[in-house]
Formats: sequence, structure tokens, C-alpha cells
Amino acid sequence: MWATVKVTSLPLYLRRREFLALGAGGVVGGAVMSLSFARPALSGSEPSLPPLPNLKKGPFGTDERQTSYEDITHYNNYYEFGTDKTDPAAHAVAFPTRPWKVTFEGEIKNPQSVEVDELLKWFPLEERIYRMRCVEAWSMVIPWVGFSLGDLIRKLEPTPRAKYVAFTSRLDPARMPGQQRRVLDWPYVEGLRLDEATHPLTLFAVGLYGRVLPNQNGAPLRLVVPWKYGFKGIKGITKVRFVEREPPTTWNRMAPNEYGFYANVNPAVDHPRWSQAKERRIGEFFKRKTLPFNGYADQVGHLYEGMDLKRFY
Ligand SMILES: Nc1nc2c(c(=O)[nH]1)N[C@H]1C(S)=C(S)[C@@H](COP(=O)(O)O)O[C@H]1N2
Ligand SMILES: [Mo]
Repeated sequence: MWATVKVTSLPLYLRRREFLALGAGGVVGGAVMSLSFARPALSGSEPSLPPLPNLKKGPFGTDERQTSYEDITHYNNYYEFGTDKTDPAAHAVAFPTRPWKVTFEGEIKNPQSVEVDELLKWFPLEERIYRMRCVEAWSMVIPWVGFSLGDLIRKLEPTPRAKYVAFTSRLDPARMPGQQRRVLDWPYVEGLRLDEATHPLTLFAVGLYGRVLPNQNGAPLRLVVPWKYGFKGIKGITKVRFVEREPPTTWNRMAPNEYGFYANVNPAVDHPRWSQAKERRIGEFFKRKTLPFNGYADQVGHLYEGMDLKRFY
């Protein structure tokens, strides 16, 4: 995420993808194939994870071509399992995600710890097809499965003092080998303002492509905020705390001049070391223009009215 090396390694990955595509169908055939399906076929052996039945379609979905299951599950950032894009798929397979308690605490009327399977019974699961964009200037279209974080928050009943929501990932150095090195300040933490957290776009995801969430994508529970850079989407969540003040966030702590608390996708505010004006959609060759709030400005722009987005990046 931080190193220039990581950014320049992307074209190599893409070339490997094109090479594989060539093998699959030839240049022309491969290109035509990839354009003619809205949802690419799931590849061969994958996925083996159980399907999540009775999904209804959630709001704000995009009908853009969905990124392949293979790419969504093999091009990941999850530093608890290593810093290379392929590390999470390789090293998170055996990570146990049950039993798994999630604790809700702080400024709420109903603090409690819940086993994640119990939590899943509280709300109907929806499919939400969202554009996602990483601060590293690549993007994907991901068919998430989950439920609205706002519904959960209303059930927990925040007190008037609750202004922010602070999320904490699992700390388990024995099973999360990346935590044995101090590449980040463990555990990974993130935060949202309460109005961002209760926005109808904000999702607690538990699956993708209609199936249980793979470990490398943050099982059993991860945050998805499609108008913000990918790093806000904290994985392997164990604690949700409602607080009065803006909570610390992992990447902001690590490099405050590069990663702000808000992290709204903003093509007009460059990262100090690279432009944010364009992005490469994984699986595509040509770059696209990055849209303000990742294309969700109509839905979320009002949350930031009057704020100087160059200062609150
Ligand atoms: N716990 C934890 N959550 C995390 C990360 C991480 O390293 N640890 N990486 C973040 C970053 S930088 C991105 S881009 C997204 C990637 O999500 P994906 O691999 O499902 O696409 O996860 C985010 N959530
Ligand atoms: Mo990221």
C-alpha cells in the first residue's frame, strides 16, 4: 500500500492476467468473451465456499461488469497475512473464523458480545454490487453480500454522545503471521463518523458472489464503504465501539500526511506520491477517470457539505 514498489508491481500482475487470458481463448476471443458477460463465469475449481441463500438485491447497485471471483480473491490487501497482494489468499486459508465474537460497546444503550452466526440471523442478507477503489489507484466491481450497518446501529441504540464508530480487527499473532512483524501498529483499527456509518450504502459484508466470504476478503465480517478508499474497509472485525471523538485509524497513524481519517475517493486531491485522477480497473487495460466519491457523490456528497476536502482528506 505504501511503497512505490507495490504500485509499480501492478502492471506485472496485469500482464500475467493477460497472458492467462490468452491461454484461455486467444487474443480476440478472450477480449470478446470478457466484454460480453456482465458477470464472468466462476473459474473451475473455485469457489468451494457455501452459498448464502435467499439474497435480495440491495440499493445503489451498479450494472458495470463485475470483477472475476479469481481477481477479487487473489489480489488482496490484508497485512495480517503478509504485504503482497497474493499473500492473503495463500496464508489465510486455514485461519479459523468460528467461533468468533463481535463486541459492541461504548456509547450505546445495548452493549453486548454476539457470536457472529447469531448476528447473521438479525438481518436479511442482501447482494450489493459496489464499485471499490483502492488508494493505490486500482479498482474493482464486487458483488458483496451483507447487511446495512445502519440497521445494526439502530438496534444498538447509540446515546446522544456517540459521534463516531471505531472498529477493531482481530489480534492473533499466532494465526495471523503478519502480526509477528511490526509492519503496522496491530491490531488494525478504523473509524467512521456516525452519519457515515449509518448511511444506507455502508455495509457489513459477510459474503461475495453469493457465497460465504473468503478469509482473504475479511471473513467472517468486514466493513464496506464504497465511496472511500479501500483501506477503510476493515477486515476480521471483533470490536465496534461508539465514541465521542474521532478515533485513530491504522493508515493515518502510519503516515498521517498520506492517509487521512476521511479517505473519500477524490480525484482532485493527489496522494503525495502519485495522482488520484485515474484508476486501473482490475481486468481492464486502459485507465479510467476516477469519479468524485467513487461515483457515489449523489448519495453521499451532502455528508461533507461545507468541509474543505483538501484539508479533510
Ligand atoms: N484488518 C485489515 N483490514 C484491511 C486491510 C488490512 O491490511 N488489514 N487492508 C485494507 C486495504 S488497504 C484494502 S484496499 C482492502 C482490500 O480489500 P479486498 O482485499 O477484499 O479487496 O482491505 C482493507 N482492510
Ligand atoms: Mo488499499
